[in-house]
Amino acid sequence: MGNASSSTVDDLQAVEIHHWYKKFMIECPSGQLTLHEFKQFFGLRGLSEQANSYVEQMFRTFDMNKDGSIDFMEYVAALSLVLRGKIEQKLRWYFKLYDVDGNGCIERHELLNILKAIRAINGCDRDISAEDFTNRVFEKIDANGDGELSLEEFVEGARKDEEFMEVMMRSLDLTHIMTMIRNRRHSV
Ligand SMILES: [Ca+2]
Ligand SMILES: [Ca+2]
Ligand SMILES: [Ca+2]
Repeated sequence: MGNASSSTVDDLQAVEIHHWYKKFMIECPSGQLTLHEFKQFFGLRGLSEQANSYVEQMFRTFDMNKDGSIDFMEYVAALSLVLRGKIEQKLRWYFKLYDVDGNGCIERHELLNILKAIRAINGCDRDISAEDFTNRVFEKIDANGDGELSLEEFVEGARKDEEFMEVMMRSLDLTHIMTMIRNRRHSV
């Protein structure tokens, strides 16, 4: 106790988990979040086709046992990884998220689609187009130049390239969700 000033998202308290649990059970009394509920949960409606497929990919990444729904354990595992996992763990997570067809590497079109989806959801404050940004990333981190990013290239590259890292971190930025949960808590 007594260290309240440092209670940021990176030290996730039991009380926080409890509130997520409440939120989860309110939105999802069955305890199993389907894709449809997942979108509602995160307030994602009226998305473009691209943003939609990104959200679906995120859903599949959360659904670790692949049974088509997210239970509370999967939800907490995902959130705590995103909010306070080690860089290496996070990067592996992002890799899985970005490798949409699951073939073990990220192709150019996979990265491009993801970047477009992120922009559609989060907005974009950059001058550079998603296409140019993708090309730049591949120039920098596709070490063997085969047009695909292996897990190794991805992890190494992201560590070296701050700009790319920042874009990725933002792609799973759950700050607005935390805010939503906090607001709900205060209004109860
Ligand atoms: Ca599941
Ligand atoms: Ca792939
Ligand atoms: Ca490569």
